[in-house]
This record gives sequence, structure tokens and C-alpha cells, in this order.
Amino acid sequence: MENNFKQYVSTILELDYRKTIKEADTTELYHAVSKAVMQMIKKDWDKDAGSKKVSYLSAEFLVGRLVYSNLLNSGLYHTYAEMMGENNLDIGIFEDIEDAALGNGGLGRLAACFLDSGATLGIPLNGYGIRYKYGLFKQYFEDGFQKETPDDWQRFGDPWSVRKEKEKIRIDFKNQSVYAVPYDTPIIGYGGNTVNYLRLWQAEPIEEFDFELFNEQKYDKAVKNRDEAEAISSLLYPNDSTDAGKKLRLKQQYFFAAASVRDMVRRYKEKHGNDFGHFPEEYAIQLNDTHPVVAIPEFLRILMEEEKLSFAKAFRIARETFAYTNHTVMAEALEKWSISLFRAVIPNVYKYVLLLQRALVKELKAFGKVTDEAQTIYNIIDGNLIYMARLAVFASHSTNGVAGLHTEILKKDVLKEWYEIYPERFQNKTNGITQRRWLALSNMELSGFISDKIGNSWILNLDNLKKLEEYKDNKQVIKQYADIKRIKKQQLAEYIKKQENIEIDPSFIFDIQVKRLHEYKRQLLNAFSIMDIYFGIKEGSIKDFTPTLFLFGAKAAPGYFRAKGIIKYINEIAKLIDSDPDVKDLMQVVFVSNYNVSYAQKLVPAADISEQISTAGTEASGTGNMKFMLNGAVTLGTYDGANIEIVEQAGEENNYIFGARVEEIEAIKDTYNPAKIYKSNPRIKRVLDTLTDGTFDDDGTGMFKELYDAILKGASWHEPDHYYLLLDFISYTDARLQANKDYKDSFEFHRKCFLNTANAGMFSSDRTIKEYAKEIWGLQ
Ligand code: T68
Repeated sequence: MENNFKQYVSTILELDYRKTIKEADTTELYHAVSKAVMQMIKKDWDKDAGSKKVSYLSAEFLVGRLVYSNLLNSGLYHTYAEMMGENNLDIGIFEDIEDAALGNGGLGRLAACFLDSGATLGIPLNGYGIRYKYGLFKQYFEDGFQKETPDDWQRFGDPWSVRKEKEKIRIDFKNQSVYAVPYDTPIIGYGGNTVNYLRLWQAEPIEEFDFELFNEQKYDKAVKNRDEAEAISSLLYPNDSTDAGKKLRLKQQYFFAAASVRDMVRRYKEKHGNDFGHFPEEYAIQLNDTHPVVAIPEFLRILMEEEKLSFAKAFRIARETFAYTNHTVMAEALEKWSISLFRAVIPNVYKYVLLLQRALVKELKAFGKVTDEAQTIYNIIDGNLIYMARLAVFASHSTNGVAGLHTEILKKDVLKEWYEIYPERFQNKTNGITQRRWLALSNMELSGFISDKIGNSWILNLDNLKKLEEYKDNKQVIKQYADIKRIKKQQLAEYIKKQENIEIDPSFIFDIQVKRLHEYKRQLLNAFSIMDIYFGIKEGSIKDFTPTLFLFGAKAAPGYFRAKGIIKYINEIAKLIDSDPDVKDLMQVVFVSNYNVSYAQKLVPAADISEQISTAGTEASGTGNMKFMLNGAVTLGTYDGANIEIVEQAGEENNYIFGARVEEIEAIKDTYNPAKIYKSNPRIKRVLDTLTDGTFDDDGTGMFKELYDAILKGASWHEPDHYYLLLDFISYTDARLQANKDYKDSFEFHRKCFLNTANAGMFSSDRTIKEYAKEIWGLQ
């Protein structure tokens, strides 16, 4: 097998480029290695499971860089490393290969972790999504301001996908028809036995050119049709957690949802003919947020219009087949489509939304909700809007949240009227992450250490990390563990030097906040606290401060003015501290550019402190928090999302939890007065005033004043300090200074870190997927 792999690499290089391994450049070698892996796993791919299959429909799959994880999972990593060694080549050369950034953040990355777990567990879990030409934009800074450039991720080709021309599907919109052409990427389970697929649809014109127009030399018109078709899969919308309600976005959603449903119906008919009664025994369809929910009325349309089923029958089948995952409690992220837009794009599907609305009213009456008044909070169609989350809860058999607290909020608040009538439909499925990418691959040093102590069974069963606890009081072992952290910090320092041309000192505490830039995630609170510490050190009220690197990585949605203001503010703080000889040796602020999956794989293993500081009740789960925990950082965080479960597992005494809880915020929210806090607390005032008193320069954009006003005055769309930064300000800095103090006792601090690693077992996405399989998909 090993020799086969090396042989394939040489043969591919010879045939495709007429080169030897020593002569090939990085891109050529990348193609050869990738294709050789593809060749090796071919026999295991596309085998029909013969049992119930699960289709995971998601507008985003943030898979990141595939070459190393595929080598690892296929069992070829070792051979690859050997081959590179024999040729004096660096195993890390593919770090120049672009990530596939076909997702915004947590939601898309979760989908990728789920696929890894599904294949590793031998579950026939396949992904369906969109093959965006451009993924999430690339970010760079100009004078501290975020700038964006397009992410042309296929520039050097895409050796991991196979185009399946024959399986293309025609998709009809009101004024346009296109092909959805599938590109399949193998999802290789660890150990290599199961290979599932990720099928991404690419939009293409039905006819390449309009030849009549071409012959009339109306070239621009002749290509217009083509451009309009390709536009559908041209780019990933960069808004996480806000809903822009754009026409092209609706087209994207229908495009991939309809193609995926059609694909399943076709495969089903090949096996079972026209008897659709068994469809839910053959397929489970999981809807990742509301983005693919239009699949439900489309499914009804196909069964009724083409297969001539009655509504009652089609609806029963749909309900048994579909399940919905909610990822947000924020009103502005719950998708609604205007009826006129929906009808302008997919009028044929709208008819089935109407049928669902009618069925809903009937069911509500059976529940005693007879008045219009009682029904309006449920209406799928209400006023001039279609409510996609309502449609999903109504027309599926399962609705789940992604962490314990989040599911409770869905039940008690966001979807409470639905919970009242269908309590049995609601479930919690706390998120998870794959330890193959987030430990085995990203932290080989720690992996080796762990396997040395307890064996390597954790790769397939993360609960086994618990066995590490036996060493928790062993000074020598904890020292070894701390030494590995130091190595990862050193490696990160080298990487940051290369990427950002910034020097950082590995002897500092590494305090890291990486995630999308959003007000609710409170990067601004982190920045305020840094300024508070800065002033404290300068005036001498903070003494014996252990030098700390405050590191940020985050992309702001290009149209999110306030988020961009926060980035600029943090970059200004970085500059101020860097040029101040009084504090320079004690603090450093770095905002890394273009944070993505591959960057995360460098940052996470190097963190001492993981910042998870969202306002309680706003972060559905978080998954970065789990990656940091697994790699042995303590969490500095609020009682929010999965943080709660993290400290339940690892012990509150081994983490730094601060701030108001959901119930406390609930209790004070009507009387909350941030301006009063500002006026009465000089530390808070001093920090906020840096936004307006000339300490920093926002280049005349007005960004800083706007941030100041958002906290003290509010805006037309929300109250002042909507995310309670000032409420948690003091307790946050207190917790931070406590961690800083605790760090002085290296054994005690690293013991906490160690216990976080040892107790991270439940946050494997293997556990999550097993729960979905058993409790939602009805497998086995
Ligand atoms: C995230 N959501 C949650 N949304 O914020 C996070 N939204 O708490 C959770 O851990 C994660 O989902 C996985 O469950 C997102 O990442 C988006 O990216 C998004 C994209 C488009 C539209 C709306």
C-alpha cells in the first residue's frame, strides 16, 4: 500500500508534468500527492451503504485545507512524511496551499467536523452544498482598517473534487433555468474504511452561448445568459448572523436545496421505484439552519406534481424525513423572505408554502388555537413575509439547539409557542469538534505526549483522555505538558513573523480571542479591558503583571461598519502600546490578518487563555471554545453557550468564569443604565473616553464616536450598550488579573490546562454525531 502511494505520486508527476519528485514545484507536487490519495481511496468510495443514509444540507462547508487531513485519515501521512524525507523535502510545504473557505465561521466549520465524524464512525452521512467560485473574502489591513480581496481558492486547481457531468440537474426559476453540476469530494473516515462524499453544486448555463446572438455578433448579449447562470454559485455571502434578504441568496438556497432533493429522489427511485412510502427509511435530511429549508416545499412539489402523491401523504413523508438545527437566537438572523421576492424567483414553490400554511392553520385549530390572534405568532406566511424557521419546525420531526443553554432559550423564548404545542420535537445536541484535525493534526507534539501516556485510542474515542487525570499531580508530567505549550508558542511566533512581520515573545502569556467580529462576541469588551490594564500599569495600581500577548483574529462582514470600527480601534491600541516604553515589555496587542481554519490550527495549540466572552444568552454554542480546551487553554469566559458545559466537565476552579448570567441580565434589563455606570466609575470613563478624546485617530471616519454613542446613547435600532459591556467590565478585568496572577505558579496553572485537556472528551463531534444518529436520524 505504502509503495503504491509513492509509486502513484511518481507516475502522476511523470505523466502530468514530465518531472521527478525532486523537479516538481509545490503546486505540481500538491496535485500529485492529492491525486495519489484519491487513487488509493477510490475502491471505498461511492459504495452504497445499503442502509439508511443521511444528507446534511448546508449552505456552508468550511473544510479548510484538505491535503493533510486526508493523508492523516487515509493512513498515508506516515508514508507521505517518509517520501518527503527521502527527497529532502519539507512536509510542511503545502501550507502555501489555499484553504477551501466555503463558510463564514462556526456553522460551516461544524458541518465539516460532522462529515469527518460521520465517515470515521462508518455512518453514511453525506454533505450537500454549493461550490462557490469565491469563498469567504481574504482580509488585510491598511493603516489598521480592514480591506477585503476575493478568495479565488481554485486558482491552483481543485484536485480533491470530481465533476459528475452525467448527474447534473436542471433547476428552473421563474425567468431562468440553469444546470446544477455536482462536484464530489471524498470524505475519508479516519482509518480509511468509510469514504462518504461532499457533493457541491456548481451553476452553469443550459447552453454555453446563445448562438443566434453570437452569429449576429451580439457577443455581450450572447454571454449574458452564461454570466447570469454562473452568478448563482459565484460567491459566499459574507454575513454571518444577519439576514440580508437578497434575491441572489434566495436563488442560491433554492438552487442547492432543489438539486439535492432531486438527487435523493432520483437515487431512491432507482432502488424502490415509485413507492415513496419508504423514503424516510432510506433518507434522513438534516437542515443546517434555515438556509436549506426551502428543500421542504420543493420536496412536496416533486412528490405531488411529478409523483402524484396527495398532500397528506407527501407531508407525512416530508415530516418524517426532515430535521432542523437552529444556530442562533438573534432575531436579525432568523430568515424571512418577502412574499413578492419569493414569488418572483420560485412561484411554483410558493404554492407549496401556501399548502403548508393551510395545514398549519388546521393543526392549530386542533390545538385550540382558533383565533387569528392566537395563530399569528405561528404563521409561516404572515403579513408580507415567509418565516423559514417556523416552516422548518412545523414541517419536520425534530428541532435542535446546539448547546444546553441555547436549547433552553429556544424552548422558553425564541420558539416557545412551538415548544408548547410540539414539546417532543425539541432536542439538544451540544456541538463538537473533530479531534483528528484539532489535535492529531494541529498539535502533533501534544498528540505524541498523550499517546505516550495513555495510548492512542483517543483518536477514535476522545473520552479516553480522562485517563490522563491519573497524572494531574505529577509535577514532571505537568512540566512536560507545559514544555509542549512553549514549543507551540515558539512555532506560532515564527509563523506570525512570517505572516505579519511582527515579533512576539513566547515567554509572554498568550491570551487569544479568535472568531468572527460581532458586537455580541464583545471583542470591544476585550479591547476596553486591555486599555484598563494599560492605564492600571501606567499609574501603578496594577503591579507584578506577568507579560501578556493579547491576540485577536477576526473578519468583519464588509458592510458591518461598527465591527470594522472595532478592528480599527484594536489596531490603534496595538500601536499605542507598541510605542510606549513604559508598558511595551509587559503587554503586546496583535491583530492577525486573514484569520481562517489553517491559522486557527496554529493559534489554538499556542493559547494559554481562551477568550469566550459573549454576552450571556447570545452565543448559541461556540466551537472554538472546545478547540482551545482540548489543546489545554483555560477558558476566560461568560456563562454562555457551551462554555457552561466546558466548565461543568473541567471544573470551574480550572477556568475563569465571570459576568452576568442570563437570568441576571433578564432581571435588570429594563432599568439598565450604562451612562450611569460610565459616570460613576472613573476606570470605565477613562477607557471609554479614549474613543473620543483624541487618544486615538480613526482617520476622520467617525467610527470611534459611533462606538462611543452605541454604548452610551444607543441607536435607532437598539438601546445603549445592547450587549452589556459596561455591566461585565469590572468582573472581566478582575478575572483576567486573577488568571495573570495564577500564571506565576507554573505548576498550578498548567495543571488547570492539563485538566481541561483531560476532560474535553465530550466535545468530540463523534459524540455529537452519535447522538444525532440515534435520536434524530433513527439509525441502527
Ligand atoms: C454559529 N453560527 C453560532 N452562523 O454563532 C455558534 N449565519 O455559536 C455555533 O457554535 C455555530 O454556529 C455552530 O453551531 C454561525 O456560524 C453563520 O455562520 C451564518 C452564516 C450565514 C447566515 C447566518
